[in-house]
Amino acid sequence: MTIAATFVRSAAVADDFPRDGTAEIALVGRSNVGKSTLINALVRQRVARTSAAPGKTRLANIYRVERGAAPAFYLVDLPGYGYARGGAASAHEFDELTRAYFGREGQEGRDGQERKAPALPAHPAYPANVAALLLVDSRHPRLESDLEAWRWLGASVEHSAIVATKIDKLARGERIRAIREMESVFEHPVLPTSAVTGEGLDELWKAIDRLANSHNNPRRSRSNSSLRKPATARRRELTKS
Ligand SMILES: Nc1nc2c(ncn2[C@@H]2O[C@H](COP(=O)(O)OP(=O)(O)OP(=O)(O)O)[C@@H](O)[C@H]2O)c(=O)[nH]1
Ligand SMILES: [Mg+2]
Repeated sequence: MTIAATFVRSAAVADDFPRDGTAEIALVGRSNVGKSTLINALVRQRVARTSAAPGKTRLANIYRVERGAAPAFYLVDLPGYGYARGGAASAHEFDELTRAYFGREGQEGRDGQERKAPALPAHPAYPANVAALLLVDSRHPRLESDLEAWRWLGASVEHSAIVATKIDKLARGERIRAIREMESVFEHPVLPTSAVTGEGLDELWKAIDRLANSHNNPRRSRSNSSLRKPATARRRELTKS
C-alpha cells in the first residue's frame, strides 16, 4: 500500500490549524514518549523531527497523509506535556496551543487551578473531524500525568484511542503484564507499538482509519472496542463523580 506524507506547516496559534473538513488525528503524550518517531514509522519516511532531548516540539507540526485509496487526513504532532522546568509532570501543563487545538481555550483558567476532573462546559462542542491518540510509554503504565491527559481528552474530543509506545524496550514476558496494567488503569484497550521493530503498526493503522472515518460513520466507530466509549456515556460518568 502506498503512503505519501508531506509536512504542511508548524502551527503556533489556533488560526494555523487546518480545519478544512479533512479529518485530523492528533498525537498527545508526554515529551519523549515517541510521538514524532511514531509518525515517521507510520508513514515510513522521516517527515517529523525527533530528538533524544525531551521538550523539543513546541509547535504543533501538521502532516498531510495519503494511504492507498483512503481519503487524505492530517496527523498533528502536538507539543509534549510533562516537561515544565522543575515542575511535577502533569497534564495541567497542557499548553495554550494544545488547549486551543481541542477548542478548550478560554473555557478554563490557565492559572494551574484546573483539577483532576476538568470542569465540563454545559454543552460541549467538540471540534469537528478531530480525533486523538494518547501515547503512553510502555515502561510507565500508570503515570498520573497520562491519566489526567486521558480524562482531559475525554471531555475535549469525541473519539480517541490509547497507544503504548516503545514496547521493544520490554522483555516478552513483561509486555503482556504492562499492557494489562495499563488497560486496567485507563479502563480502556491499549495498542502496543514499537517504532523500532514496527510491531503493532498495522493495528494502529486500522485504528487510525477508524478514527479518521469516525465522523462520517459514528455507529461503526463506536462499536469498535479499541476506540473510546461513546462520549455521551463518558460525559454522564464524569458528571456523576
Ligand atoms: N526503543 C525505542 N525508542 C523509541 C521509540 N519511539 C521513540 N523512541 C526514542 O525516544 C526518544 C524520543 O522520541 P520522540 O519521537 O522525539 O519523542 P516525542 O514524543 O516527539 O518528544 P517531544 O517532541 O519532546 O514531545 C528518541 O530518542 C526516540 O528514538 C520506540 O518505539 N522504541
Ligand atoms: Mg516530538
